[in-house]
Amino acid sequence: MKNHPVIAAFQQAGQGQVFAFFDQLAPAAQERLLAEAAEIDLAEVDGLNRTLLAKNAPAGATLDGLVPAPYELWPEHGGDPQAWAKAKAAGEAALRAGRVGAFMVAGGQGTRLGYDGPKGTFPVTPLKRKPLFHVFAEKILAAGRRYGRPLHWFIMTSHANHAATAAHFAEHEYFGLEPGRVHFFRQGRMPAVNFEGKILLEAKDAIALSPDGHGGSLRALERSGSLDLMQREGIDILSYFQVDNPLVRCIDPAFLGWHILGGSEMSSKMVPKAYAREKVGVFCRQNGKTVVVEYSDLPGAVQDETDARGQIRFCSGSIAIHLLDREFVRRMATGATALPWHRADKKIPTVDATGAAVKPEKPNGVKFEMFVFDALPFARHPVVIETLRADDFSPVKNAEGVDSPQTCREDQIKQFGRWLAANGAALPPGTLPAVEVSPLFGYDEDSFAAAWGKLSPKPAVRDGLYLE
Ligand code: UD2
Repeated sequence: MKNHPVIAAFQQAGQGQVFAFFDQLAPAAQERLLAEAAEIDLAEVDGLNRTLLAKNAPAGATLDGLVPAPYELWPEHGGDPQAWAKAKAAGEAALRAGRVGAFMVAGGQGTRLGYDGPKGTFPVTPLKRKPLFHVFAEKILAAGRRYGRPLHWFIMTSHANHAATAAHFAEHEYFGLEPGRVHFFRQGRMPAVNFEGKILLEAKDAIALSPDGHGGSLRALERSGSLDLMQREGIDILSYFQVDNPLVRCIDPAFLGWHILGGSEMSSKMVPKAYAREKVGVFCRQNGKTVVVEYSDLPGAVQDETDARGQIRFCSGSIAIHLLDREFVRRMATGATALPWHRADKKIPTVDATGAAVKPEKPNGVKFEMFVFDALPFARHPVVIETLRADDFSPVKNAEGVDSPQTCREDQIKQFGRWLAANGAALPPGTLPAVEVSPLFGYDEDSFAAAWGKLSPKPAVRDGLYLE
């Protein structure tokens, strides 16, 4: 067995340690280890070891020539209402023509929330405790009905949560969506290496593999056949969002219109940062390209800079909502240009020379990840538009404090309260009552207004009101 071609390739690449315990393993474990090893692109790992791990490798992004990126202002903040109206009409036309697919990345490990199971199964709505997946499903279902074209929904999972994700959808009968329009696929994995570039074992019979980052979605879309499916179905734009943000307008006609009319291959939404050190990436321009610099790569002093009006200079926060053209994704996945890798030093459970488990107390190695926003500088005519945080962004990331289930619940209630007030409902004074609006009733301001207008008699706004 030791002269197996995969083992030989690893030995030749200086990674023979992966098979150090091979002879002690039962045949089934040997097979598993070989299958994991076969997933690894040794040339890619070698390239990363030579670049990101090199002693003189630059730490993080280069900040040369970095300036804040321009963006389309929200109408109430000075944007041109006519241009926004035109964009919305163009987006609606694209939706009616069936050109748009929804795309959710849900491969993350959700460690910060401390929740066991796929993050999308986390109950999030104020009254009905609908899981995240349920909220998005109903928004997508409602948008399909509104524009007369049911949408396809692409969902990227990881090896760790794929089966549980698919099972959750099956158990809930796809939340009313046609199963044939919901497409799950796994993202790729990358091996962790020690600081000498040697691939780490997680156990004698398992390589330390982890998801390749949300940027891995571009290759995963291609590998899974999703791009071909889109092509067959006449879908040329993907609306990208993250599993942790139930407020997202996952189908937003005005955003689609800005993208289409701007001839953009990749577009993004921004919100002005809430405070200088908010943990979001920042849209910038550098060498004539639009880029996102992750907060951890932007020195505190730069994050704190203010402009002549005393406003945060690098204010344009990325909330991880994008539109991607199908053929742009294909080009990024298969062409000569590829997303760069980022290194993250981590504590990686591994084994020692005798095969005994080691739980490190400080970082002992490196994981590699790609970020989807790194595709922006490769896109033609990228467009960045402003959105209101209250309408698009309230993620569940931490168990408590900022971006927690509690803040997200409050933000949902505030949004429902705003929709009600804007449509003439009388809100009791003081604290907003805990109300919930099903996306099937209204999933954005417009659809809510249409449904509320037709409702007769109108219910009183009180704790426990559920509109469906
Ligand atoms: C991300 C952005 C940050 C900001 C913020 C908004 C990065 C590096 N930072 O921060 O700039 O926009 O979101 O909420 O992206 N995921 C996968 N596979 C992976 C890793 C992540 O599918 O291998 C998914 C994950 O399920 C989630 C999303 O990507 O839906 C974001 O992942 P995260 O929680 O690691 O990102 P975060 O909060 O550090």
